[in-house]
Amino acid sequence: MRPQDSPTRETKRLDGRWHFLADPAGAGRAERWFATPLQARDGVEEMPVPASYNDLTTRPDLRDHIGEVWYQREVRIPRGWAGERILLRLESATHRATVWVGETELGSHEGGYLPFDVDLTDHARAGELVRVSVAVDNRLTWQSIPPGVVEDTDAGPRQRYWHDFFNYAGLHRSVWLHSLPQTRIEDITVLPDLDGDTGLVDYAVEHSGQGSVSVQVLDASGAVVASDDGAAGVIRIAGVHPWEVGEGYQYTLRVTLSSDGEVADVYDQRFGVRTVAIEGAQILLNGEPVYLTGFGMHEDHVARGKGYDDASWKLDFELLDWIGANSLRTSHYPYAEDVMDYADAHGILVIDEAPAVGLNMAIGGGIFGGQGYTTFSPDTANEATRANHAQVLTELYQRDKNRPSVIVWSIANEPESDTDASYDYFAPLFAHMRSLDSRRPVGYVNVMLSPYGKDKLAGLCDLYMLNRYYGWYVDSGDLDNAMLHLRDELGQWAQDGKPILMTEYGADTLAGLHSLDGATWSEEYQQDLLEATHAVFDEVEEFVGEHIWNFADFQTTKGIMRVDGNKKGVFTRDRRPKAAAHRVRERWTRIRGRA
Ligand code: GCB
Repeated sequence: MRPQDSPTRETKRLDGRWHFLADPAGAGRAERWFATPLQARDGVEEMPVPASYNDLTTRPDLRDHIGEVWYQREVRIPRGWAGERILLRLESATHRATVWVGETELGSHEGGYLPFDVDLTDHARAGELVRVSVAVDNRLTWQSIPPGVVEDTDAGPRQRYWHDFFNYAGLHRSVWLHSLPQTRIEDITVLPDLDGDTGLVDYAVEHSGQGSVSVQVLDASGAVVASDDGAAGVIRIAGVHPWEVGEGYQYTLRVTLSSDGEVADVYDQRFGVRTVAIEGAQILLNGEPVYLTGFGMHEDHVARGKGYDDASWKLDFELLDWIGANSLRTSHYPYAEDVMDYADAHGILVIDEAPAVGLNMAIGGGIFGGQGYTTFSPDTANEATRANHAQVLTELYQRDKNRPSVIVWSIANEPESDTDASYDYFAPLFAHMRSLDSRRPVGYVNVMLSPYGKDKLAGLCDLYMLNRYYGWYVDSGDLDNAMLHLRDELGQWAQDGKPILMTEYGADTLAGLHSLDGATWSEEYQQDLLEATHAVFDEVEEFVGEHIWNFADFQTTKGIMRVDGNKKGVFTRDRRPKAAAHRVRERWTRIRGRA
């Protein structure tokens, strides 16, 4: 559960400037950098948290650093926390981290996009000043999610990976110190349902120690509208205000744990009352068909890279609203919890994606060029990779299970999916996701190299999510052929009668490049490609949504396929609209008006 202030819990955010030192020689652990103030060492600088460190200096060696970097700061444990459990939460340390307080190692976490806690209780006293050190490792391996490999080259080690966004690293989201009571609420699950205009809220509370649970449901104004006793039950909300697209109405489940007649713990869990279902080739929200408009996005901003900040995301959400988007995919990793909170609060539908991207050795950055490895083998993506993948799905579910915005789980983006080995790898992961959540649809995002008939994972999916680049990577510059081929392929997928969502389509577009004959890379070509593609979408009955790739231009590795990053944004990296944005806006606001 995310840290919060309540009558029994307190938080202290540790965002701001930390001491920072990269460790290219990998000496920090042996030299026990955690044991003394980092600022005494040569080369230490201040680094903001949250942020990626890569673009915040002028030094290429830091931008392209491979291995651990160290963050350190002192923090005073609030004096009122005597007798409490004291935890440190890191919302995102990319891609793995180890945490020390003073000289004591508290724990490690694998995976760069999901939160974790370490327990300081036995190593820090209320009122004391303690030194917190975090070693953050950006290396991608065959076992990490996403995968990668550090190769020895003539000029030294190089980090390779197969996803098309820069491997930003650091403490990307908030770090919290927080206190919990000794007898406490450990977990809350809320499963809402609708019966006419009555909300049925199935809840379950786990707690430590002896105690009794009572719950109240508060509406958005704070008025108590229902209550119940017991650690599990179903609460009825008469005249319920459902959570809808564009209107993220939320209730609060106030959970109180009492022990020996005293309040031991209180936690406010927000939730929305809505249903998601797939019926035939439709996605139903609250029983009504919904058509998704929006984007695959990235956590990517100038300077701070993947670091979360309220201002940048406020603008991104304003632009989504301006252009008429009702949804987004967290391509290609779980986004910050603050992003998800916004989606919950504003009725934005989210396809929540695991950070499993690049599990496909047939494609390079984007869609070209084999990689010279076999995707699934004992030496590459193997049992240990799958165990990490399953763990990531568990953590993703645990973090986002109560979010009304999340309507679909995406297990992976464009993995190899046309081989028996891919089926063997993925079938248990689909089963795992469904064992965690039997209500939300589950799918994965299919790559163009694995078309209908070749793809072996389709049978595992509740809906089809396709990335297709007709008019860009194939039939480049030839929209007539591109649309014939798109229409033909969609017709094939449609035979199965499942909902089809286009999770990526688009064209690289250099803002300011104009052309009378629709040259590729021009603003006119992006506009023409999107409009032609939309006309085909409108012919397919099984079509339930369109997510343009991408919301905004974003940074990638260097290479001949990219011009200072991927330029498929409908907005530039500094969030100015390209010409196509205005046309997309016309279409999506029209669709929104119909809904
Ligand atoms: C894809 C990938 C995405 C790339 C995009 C592209 O299929 O899913 O990560 O950025 O293509 O622009 O090539």
